[in-house]
This record gives sequence, structure tokens and C-alpha cells, in this order.
Amino acid sequence: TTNTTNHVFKSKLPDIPIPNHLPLHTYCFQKLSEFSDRPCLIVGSTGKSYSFSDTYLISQKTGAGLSNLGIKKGDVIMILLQNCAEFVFAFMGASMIGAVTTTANPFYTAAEIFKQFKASNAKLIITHSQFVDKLREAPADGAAPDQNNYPKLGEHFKVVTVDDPPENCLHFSVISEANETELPEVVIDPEDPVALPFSSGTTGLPKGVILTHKSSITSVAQQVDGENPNLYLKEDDVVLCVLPLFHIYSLNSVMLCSLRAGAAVLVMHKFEIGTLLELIQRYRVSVAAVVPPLVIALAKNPMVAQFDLSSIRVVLSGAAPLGKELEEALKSRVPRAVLGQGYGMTEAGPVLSMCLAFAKEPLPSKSGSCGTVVRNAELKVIDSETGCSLGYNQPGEICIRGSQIMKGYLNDAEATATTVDKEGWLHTGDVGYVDDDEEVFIVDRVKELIKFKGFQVPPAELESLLVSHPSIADAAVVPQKDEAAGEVPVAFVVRSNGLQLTEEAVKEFIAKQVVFYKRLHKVYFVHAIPKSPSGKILRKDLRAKLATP
Ligand code: AYL
Repeated sequence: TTNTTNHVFKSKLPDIPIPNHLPLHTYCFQKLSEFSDRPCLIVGSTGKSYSFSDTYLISQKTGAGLSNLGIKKGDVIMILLQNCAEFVFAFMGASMIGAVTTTANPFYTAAEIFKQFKASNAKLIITHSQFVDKLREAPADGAAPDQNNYPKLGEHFKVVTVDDPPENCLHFSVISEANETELPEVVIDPEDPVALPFSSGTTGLPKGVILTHKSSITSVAQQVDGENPNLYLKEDDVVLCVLPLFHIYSLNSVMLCSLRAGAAVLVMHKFEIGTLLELIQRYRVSVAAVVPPLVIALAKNPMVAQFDLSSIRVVLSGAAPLGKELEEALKSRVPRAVLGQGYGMTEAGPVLSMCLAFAKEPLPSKSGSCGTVVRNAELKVIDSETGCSLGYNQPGEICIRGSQIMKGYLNDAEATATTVDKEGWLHTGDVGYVDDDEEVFIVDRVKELIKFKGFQVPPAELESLLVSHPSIADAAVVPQKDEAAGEVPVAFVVRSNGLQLTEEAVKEFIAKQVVFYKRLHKVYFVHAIPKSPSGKILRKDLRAKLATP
């Protein structure tokens, strides 16, 4: 018999030296002189283009401007933006002064924004004027507004808008036109945080994920550095940035990777299929980072036939499972492109594995695979019962170790300890296996997380809202398979008094408190929620109920 108790999987690419002692902005702009006049950011809506030297200079100015507003090393700013060039300037500028960026979805409700704002102790919000009204609102959850708990715009925090500033707000030019020579000199330790995305991880509510300069550099280097980079980006590449930059996928694999590699980023404010196709054709997009619902659009929308997509050489899909049929359907639309997946998790820094057919010297990759573990990292698959690591082709929980993973959750040592063990292994809550060719396949998810079009829907968040309703005694939220979204959240609800409470009322109650993708698609009224002796919801049983009507 073979000893598989300590099986660790590595990349087929050799480990490389990674300069992760640098600050992230220094690393990203390290090769600036090689391509300073090349386009760095192209804004789809206006056609405006910023070269690498423009981007570097405006980021420095923005850093100085943030500093002038009182932002210091270690302070947190919140970027609440749809994709735009200012997102990049603000993130890189903050990095230059040792500040930390927490990114949030601008379509969040006031309650969702302020939960993250307070948890991250942010000092300033950068947003679009259309979202400012929300930042003046009292909590939308019906709870009595607690003035002490609810910070006031202008008084407790500053708001900067990238367009015409409403009352008490500042225009972005106030920071981006500051004098770059006033950029304060800060000493940055590789272990200092630079980004603070929020994720619910394997269980519970959203938590701040501490990504350091070192972890972010490591992750980017694992993708685009080395003589044979895993994700080969060239200076003449145009990388599509339609996925939201507030999510770590686009922030890391599109923005940071392109900056480092010298590729241009085509920034799209929002997804609209006609505009997307038009821009791909006009700017000859060569690398498209997508999520499965976008693959559906590209594979099935009849408009696609009217556009020239021949410039696309790479399609990277990630953030949710991509069905084989869908992959095949897209292949027929972009026959010359290499289609493959990346597998990531916010806490993992984020990339665990990436398709080796994207490499400079490409290796074959199978349909359905999530690629091979990134270089300079270790991956293992463990048996959930015994914790023993498994060999080839045996499914179990995927764990990852390396300098790219998060430092921990913000102010949550307990959640950190249950996610990253003493030996430094991060437990993903994903079930998968590694095949004979070192390719990773994800087959299931054992964690609570629901993914709607790649967006996180934490069941615990919806459950706590549900049980705050006076007529709900208990509730559980689980994923239901959905063709368009991958998964949608559905609720099992125990009514506390009589039968008056309707499905519509429950849906409505949730819908007004959460961003669109967390809305309940179905409510099943039950007499009790199945639980383990320790009180944990038996989510598997509920998911099984959905599978067998
Ligand atoms: P989070 N296939 C199946 N499931 C996936 C995949 C994939 N390719 N990628 C992510 N997931 C699921 O934190 C999985 O359950 O990060 C994982 O634990 O929002 C969870 O989504 C994590 O969700 C890339 C490619 C980043 C992907 C990402 C994913 C970031 C999503 C960079 O290059």
C-alpha cells in the first residue's frame, strides 16, 4: 500500500524567487521604466487612456491627497466604487502611504455598508454621488437608530466622490491633484495590511480578511512572474476588467497582475452585453477574466455573432464552478482562445490554482479542471473525518499553504484559528481532488457559503435577519441550484404564531435589507429546522430536501 498520509501537491512549474519584501505598490510598478508610455488604464465609457507613468503619478498624488485629509499609515479607507480609473488611483495611493483599502459593493444597502464600515474602522469613503444618499440614511433594518452607533457623514467620516460632489462631500480631484512631493515617507513592513476585503469564509457573518503587502505580492507573482509565468500577460495584451474591482478576483488577477506585467486594463463601469462586445472589438481585448454567468452570455447571446471577438486569446473563468457543456459552448464562439479556470478564495490570497494552458509555455489542461496549484505553494486534500491527507483522485477538503494566504480575519482570532491551522494550512471548505496530471477538480462545497453568480451570499447573515422578524421562530438558508446564477438562496422558516406570515412577506422583509443578489428565491415553511445535538443546522439534510421534490 502507498503511504498517502502526508501527500502534498505542488505546481508543475518550478518555484521562483518572489520579491515579497517590497511594498505592494513598489512591486507593481517595479518594471515601470520598461513600459512607462504604454497604455495602463483604458476607460471604456469615455475612451480616456492613462499610461503607466500617468497611473503611477496620479496614484502618488492621490496618496499625498489622502494624507492631506488626515489618512495615516494603518488607517482604513473604504472604496465603494463601480469600476473606474479612480479605483486604481485610490487603491495604489492608499498603499503608498501605508493605508489599507476595504472594498465594498456600492449596491449594498446602508445597513450592509455601515456594518463593514464600522467593523473595518474606516475613516473615509470614496464613491459615486448617486450612492451618497445611502450614506446619510438611518439604519434600514427597522431598528431604532442609535446615534452613537451610526456614524454621521461629514462629522464622523469624510466622503469623496469621483463625480460632482453632493453637500458635505469632496471631489476626487481634491486628492488626485495633490502635490506628489508631499507624499509622506512611510516605512512599510511586508506583514502590514494593504487590503481588507470582506468574506464570510467557511461559516458565519462577513469578516475582514487581512491581506498584507507580502501576501498580495506573493499571489500576483505566483500568477504572472517567472520565466514561464502561469498566467502569461504581455505588454501588448488588453485585459478585460468588467468584473467588479471591489471583489478580490478582479482586484488581484486583473488589476494587480496587469500592472505588474505591463498589460493594459480595459475598465468597464458595469456589465452590459452590447457595450461589452463593442469594447472587446474596438480595443481588441486579448485576455478576458469572466465568471460563469458571463460565459453563458458570451456562449448563448445571439448578439455575439455580430462582433469580432477574434482578438481574445485567453478566457479565464473563476469564482464559481464552470459546467463542461458551457465551456464547450463558449469554445465554439471563440475557437482560437484558450479557455480555462482559476480557483480562488478571498482568504487564500486569493488564487489556489490556475490553468497551465495560460502559461508562456502552455501545458495541456482538461475541461472542467480548475488548473494546477500555483507555484511557491502547497496544496493538500484531506479526509474531513480523519484529517489525513489523500492521494491522487481521492476527493476531500482542499487545503492550501504559502505566503500568499491571509494573515487572518480582522479582530477574530477564533474564526482565524478554525480556518488556518497551527501548521499554516488554510482549510477552504471546498471538496475536490487532484488527478494524475496534477489538475484540481472541485466537486462540492462543505461550507455554508452560497454563490450567486460568483457573489458571496452568507446564509448566517440572512438567518439572523430572518429570526429578527417577530413572526419567525427559526430559520435556515441553503443554496438551490440555478441555471443562470449557479446557486440562489432559499429559506426554511418556522413560523412563531399562526399561519399568517406568507412567503411573499418573508421575501419582501429580506429584500429591503440586502443587496439584490442576497434576496430569497423561495421560502419553505416547516415545523422545525433539523439540527445536530450541538445545535448546528443540518444544512446537508435541507439541501437534500431540495434535491428530491
Ligand atoms: P470568494 N470553481 C468552483 N468553485 C470556485 C471556483 C472555481 N473555479 N473559484 C472559486 N470558487 C468558489 O472568496 C469556492 O467555493 O473568492 C471558493 O471557496 O468570493 C469560493 O468560491 C471563494 O469565493 C482568480 C480566480 C480569484 C478566482 C478567484 C476567486 C475569488 C472568489 C482569482 O484568478
